[in-house]
Amino acid sequence: MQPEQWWKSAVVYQIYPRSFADSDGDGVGDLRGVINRLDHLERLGVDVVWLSPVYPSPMDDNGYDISDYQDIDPTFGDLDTFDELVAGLHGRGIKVVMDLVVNHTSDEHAWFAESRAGLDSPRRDWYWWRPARPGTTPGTPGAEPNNWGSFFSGSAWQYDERSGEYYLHLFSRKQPDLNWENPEVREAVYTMMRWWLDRGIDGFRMDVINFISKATELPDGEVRPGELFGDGTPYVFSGPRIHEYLHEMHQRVFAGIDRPLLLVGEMPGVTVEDAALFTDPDRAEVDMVFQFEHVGIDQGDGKWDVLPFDLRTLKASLGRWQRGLAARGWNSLYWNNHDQPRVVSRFGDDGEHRERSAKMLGTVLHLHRGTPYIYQGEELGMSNSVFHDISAFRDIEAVNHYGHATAAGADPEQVLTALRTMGRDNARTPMQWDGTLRAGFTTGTPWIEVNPNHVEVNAAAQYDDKDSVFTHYRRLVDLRHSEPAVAYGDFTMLLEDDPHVYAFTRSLEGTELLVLGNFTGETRPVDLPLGTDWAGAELLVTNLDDPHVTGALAPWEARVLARRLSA
Ligand code: TEU
Repeated sequence: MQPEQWWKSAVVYQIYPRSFADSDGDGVGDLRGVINRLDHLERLGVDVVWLSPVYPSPMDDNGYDISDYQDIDPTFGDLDTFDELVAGLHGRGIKVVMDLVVNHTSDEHAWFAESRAGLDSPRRDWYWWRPARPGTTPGTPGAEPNNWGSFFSGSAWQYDERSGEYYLHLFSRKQPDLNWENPEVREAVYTMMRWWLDRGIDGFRMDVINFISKATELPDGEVRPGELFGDGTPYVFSGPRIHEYLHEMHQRVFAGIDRPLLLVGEMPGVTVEDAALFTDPDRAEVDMVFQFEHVGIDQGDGKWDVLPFDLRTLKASLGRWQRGLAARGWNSLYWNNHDQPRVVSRFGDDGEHRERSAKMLGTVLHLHRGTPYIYQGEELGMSNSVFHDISAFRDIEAVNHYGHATAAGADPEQVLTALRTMGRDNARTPMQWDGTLRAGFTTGTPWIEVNPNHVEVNAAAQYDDKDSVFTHYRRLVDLRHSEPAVAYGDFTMLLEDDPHVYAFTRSLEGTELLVLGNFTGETRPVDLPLGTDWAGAELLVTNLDDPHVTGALAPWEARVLARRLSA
């Protein structure tokens, strides 16, 4: 039998450097700030840090618009500080994974400047340039080469007066898409990736990596009722050459490196079937995907159409992914990242039961099969913040959506309600280190307001409290390291139709774990033979201060039972 891959028993911690810790008082987090907080990561026990982008950037999308791939933005520090951070993490046994944003660059990247210089520029073909739609006047509404909308509102095309052509940008107009059809583009990216690996990093989290192969004819997309633009995603998500590109990248960049690496493909819209191919070790593409199905279950027609949460839909989705990748392939497990609202506000209770529901959510997630990701602040039970009006939002997605939706006649209050519920800024408020004025994040004015609940919800108050959310997450991380059934066991979903209780088993050889989570604020009976089959089982994890193992679950209770069958 093959030895198990190291990342199956690992836990990843995501740092969004802008909001983690500010060492110089300019109100923006930086690398020195991270270095000063390494003890936090060591205490939590995580194995890997994924660092969101720290490269030079005009910060139109907070660094996901890169203007130089081989340097550090002065806001965050410099390459020497970066090396010091890597050494500090490695010294604590923690690996470092960089964010690789190569579906697009910034429009301020030298490659794009050259590409834009003229129709005969040697780098013209490095991006997606197209003439206006035949029979239209370039630069006028409706003359765009196709009808695709951008993820950040408006058309996905930007008119360039100099050449009279348009360039494609699936995200902001300052994020032009790279043309991966051009082998020179691919080669330049691979060279850059090798440069970072030579510097000592341990892998990449690859931003929207399943967008890099597009249907080259770029056909119009379907226009849904009430929409101004067409949906280009069928021509972009996991396009015709995606497997070829990822395998090529693997061969050109990772093959021959014999230290352990982590390769994570962020893939909006990826299907289970495709994920099984992307992560099949024999195909040598990526180690695991970051998929979005379970964070779309409370969204209807687009992310701002907020639907009520239904636990059965969540179970159906995660259960399908567990089954689909059981034999081959691997998944990332997450509730939160820098693009998602805080899970305790979304699927839990951020009021009376904040702590208990945060621990329940962590328990249910971390006991699945897959590699768990903890997003900064999740381990403290941080919740969505307060945004009084549109001026409190910073995210380009939120600001653009507000502008476009209200201009089209939407009620501003309703738009704000959707932004407060689903907006990405919820994840980006400063990390809550302590209860002081700026939560210990900065001595200056933070670039985005601190959540007022930091007075209560903060790291300093939780470290030595045996019942804190932080201590609970520590236990969950330990458990993945120490209990092989958590890392490698089979998964079986139970009670699929129960709207209140999440239940499943994990089993490996003689060990069976039963995981139960109450997703409501009421006591709920559990429709399983707990009194017979599970009588006398060991209580491995609980989120109750004074646990009583009964046939019912207390509000937001989480329970993990273990039974060991003797051979
Ligand atoms: O996000 C990919 C993505 O498609 C979504 O998560 C998106 O950010 C959002 O949900 C739109 O509604 C990645 C990064 O994680 C995100 O921060 C970047 O803005 C985006 O790519 C572009 O680089």
